[in-house]
Amino acid sequence: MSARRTQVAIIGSGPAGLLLGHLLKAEGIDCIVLERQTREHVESRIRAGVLETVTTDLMHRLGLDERMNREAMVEDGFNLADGDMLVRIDIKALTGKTVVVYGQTELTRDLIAAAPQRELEIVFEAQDLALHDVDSDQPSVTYTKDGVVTTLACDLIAGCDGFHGPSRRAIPAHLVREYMHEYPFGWLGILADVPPCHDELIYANGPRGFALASMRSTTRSRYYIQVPLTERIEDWPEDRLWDELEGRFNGISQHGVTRGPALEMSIAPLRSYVFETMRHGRLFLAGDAAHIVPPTGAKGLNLAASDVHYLSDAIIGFYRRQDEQAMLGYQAKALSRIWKAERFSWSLTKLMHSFPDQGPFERRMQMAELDYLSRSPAMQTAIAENYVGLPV
Ligand code: FAS
Ligand code: PHB
Repeated sequence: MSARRTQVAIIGSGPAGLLLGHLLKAEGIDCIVLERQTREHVESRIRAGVLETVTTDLMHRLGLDERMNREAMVEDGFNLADGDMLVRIDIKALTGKTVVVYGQTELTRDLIAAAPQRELEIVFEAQDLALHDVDSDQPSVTYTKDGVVTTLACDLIAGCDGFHGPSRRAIPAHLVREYMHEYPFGWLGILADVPPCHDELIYANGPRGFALASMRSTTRSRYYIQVPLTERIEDWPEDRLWDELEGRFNGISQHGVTRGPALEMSIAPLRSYVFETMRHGRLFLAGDAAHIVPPTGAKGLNLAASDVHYLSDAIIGFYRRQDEQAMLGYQAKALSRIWKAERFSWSLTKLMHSFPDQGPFERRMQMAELDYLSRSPAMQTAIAENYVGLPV
């Protein structure tokens, strides 16, 4: 057994936990990040691709945006397609803001690489983690590392442990308010070192459902297609997927689809989920631990960043000014932005996907909405201001 103490115990070294750890250490607040997986596993995850300014601003504030500024692709717009009709949403002209394409994988690597310089301790392979006395003023976290059980006493616990982590379970069930909506399809994704088919993202709906053409650089592409929940990776040899992507994008994209060997292929389910009890006693939830959005709106990672923006402000106020009010106000402030992002992601998912139970009428509604969007600056502005991220 070993015993340690810190001010803030952060569970999880995804974007939420890492951004929070850096922000607190930058203010001289002692914290330790506890991560179940190996560093190699964390740094190999392929997930989000589009960053809002809420995320890039935090990296800039931390002085960690040098590689991102050098390698990221700045996007002034993105495209919605219905069959062969391409509707460009000029986010820069409509909102004055842009988004950047910079993989979550790279963001995570930058944050981990910079941890030693910030003296931010990340304990990888912290197993059997448990939270204790979260509703007291002496909470703690226990975990096992290299066979040694450690009790980490702390003032506060930040549950940044994603959708499958233990933090939500530390909150008494009678206090929990949660909302779940699951979609009747998943996204099959492929990452390949081939040039993108278009200079901007294309979200396409069509008779065979949804497809997304994204990228990581001018030489690395990321594609997704909607697949039934019954599908497995084994059902999709690479050529079958490239055939499908060519059929979806060759008629509407600038460069056409280039095939190449997959660096990664995976199927992810889609759900909308909000766990409203984001604070209980000295435990605070941030990121996927508290909410999930379908990736259609490119909001997941960026919502984790806005949660951390609010939570770090509250914790800094607690230690700098003994201000408990900001901590008490965290949940309401975070939920206001979360629910608006949930709405946008849900509505864009409904517009751009083929639902198993939808009939000809619902399909015509989707086509009519995209036709209206193609002619309405007001609707394009509404889409654009949500896509670049509502103000924090
Ligand atoms: P994360 O899940 O990233 O991190 C949680 C961390 O906690 C993990 O490292 C985990 O290992 C750790 N942890 C869990 N249990 C633990 C325990 N018991 N002890 C210690 N550590 C523990 N978002 C987009 O915007 N666009 C996308 O295209 C997109 N694609 C996605 C694809 C997949 C397959 C998934 C799962 C998510 C995707 N997301 C996407 C959403 C994703 O990017 C999340 O929003 C983002 O990772 C949220 O970051 P965190 O809240 O830090 O959670
Ligand atoms: C990605 O590039 O992985 C990506 C981009 C935009 C999305 C979802 C995923 O909405």
